Amino acid sequence: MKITDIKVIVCSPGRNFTTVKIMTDEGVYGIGDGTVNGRELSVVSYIQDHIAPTLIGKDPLRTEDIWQFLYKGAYWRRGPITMAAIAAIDVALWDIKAKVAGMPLYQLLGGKSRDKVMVYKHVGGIDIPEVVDGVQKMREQGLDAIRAQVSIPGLPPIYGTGPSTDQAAGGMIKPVVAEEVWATHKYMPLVPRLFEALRDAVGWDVHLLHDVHHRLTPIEAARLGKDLEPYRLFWLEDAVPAELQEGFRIIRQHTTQPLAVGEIFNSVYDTTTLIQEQLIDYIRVTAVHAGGVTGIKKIFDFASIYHVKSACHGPMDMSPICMGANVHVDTAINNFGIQEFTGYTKETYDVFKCDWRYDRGYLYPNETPGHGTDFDEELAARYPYQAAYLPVARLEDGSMTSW
Ligand code: KDG
Ligand code: MG
Repeated sequence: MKITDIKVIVCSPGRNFTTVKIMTDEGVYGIGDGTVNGRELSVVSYIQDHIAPTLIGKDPLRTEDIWQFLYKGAYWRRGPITMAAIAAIDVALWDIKAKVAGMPLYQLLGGKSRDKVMVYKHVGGIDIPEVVDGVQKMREQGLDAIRAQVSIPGLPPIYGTGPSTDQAAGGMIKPVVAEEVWATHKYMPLVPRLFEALRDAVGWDVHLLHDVHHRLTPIEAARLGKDLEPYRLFWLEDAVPAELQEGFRIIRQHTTQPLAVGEIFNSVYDTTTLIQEQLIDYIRVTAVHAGGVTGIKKIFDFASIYHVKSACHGPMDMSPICMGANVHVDTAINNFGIQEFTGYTKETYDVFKCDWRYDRGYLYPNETPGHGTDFDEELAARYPYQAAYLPVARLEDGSMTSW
């Protein structure tokens, strides 16, 4: 079997997605996701100009060797664009392999370790009563795990804390770079009040999560973790920027609040201190940003040795192809923790046909061969790329800050 062609298509059915289609001489094709939010076109060039010409004629079933060929062979290792490009190819190759085997992808990853994949969705709100109301509604929709965010009084709503919407990760993305304002001292006392109100309203049977979006320092995160302990969160996510893995030592020394991180990580080397020193509880890498099925399997297997569970990043800026691949990995591995799932717009579901399915708080993998997402190229052509960027954050004095 040989790879005969590799196409890269960017479309915007509600938001931008970078999709790879790999064709073979036997007529079987595979689909992969290479979307990096706000940097979609750089992945196109990486694949089209630098990867595709080197893979034509290769055996698509050699997933590990092609992964190593692209990772080691490029000399320039790691980084979000490189690893998203490798991921797009890798996921498309696993799709081909599973189709050739006539099996759903999870069978090739070890078979089912569970019957269903627990997801969490997002609730945001302008104030605490709005968030409480949103969480109650989500409970009624069957969710057993819910992420809650609230706007800071006196500041305009910012990314991830704005009005309640399932589409937070897409809804606030603008064609210009929006500048948002952040104030840690106003945020810190607010969050425990939010979770106190939530526990009063929805009780203790539901998993509650919170995303800090890398906005604190380690000692601030340690304080927030302590203050949140009475409300027993499932996790505190991205408490600090994580390039400095050692920062988590400070948080861990001070709080028993479970910690999650990893949505911008792209290789196992971003995780070594965090995982080996057991400084985190959940590693949130996702197929598209961490080298595909091959990449995240390596990371989750490493994590399993240190009691760290998986939690694939899954807002709507990774395409349904990535989500489908994640669901198969989630189903197969033993150390699964949770899967983020915000859902997609109708336009996105029209372009990306999914055989895997969501039902009342849980995802189920397809039983059809492959990873279960197909791509309608003709329809995609009706949704051309649209320039769109994530916002940036500044402190009240105007200086840039992490988010
Ligand atoms: O592109 C950025 C988003 O993927 C990210 O901000 C969403 O933090 C996020 C999350 O936890 O889903
Ligand atoms: Mg996050």
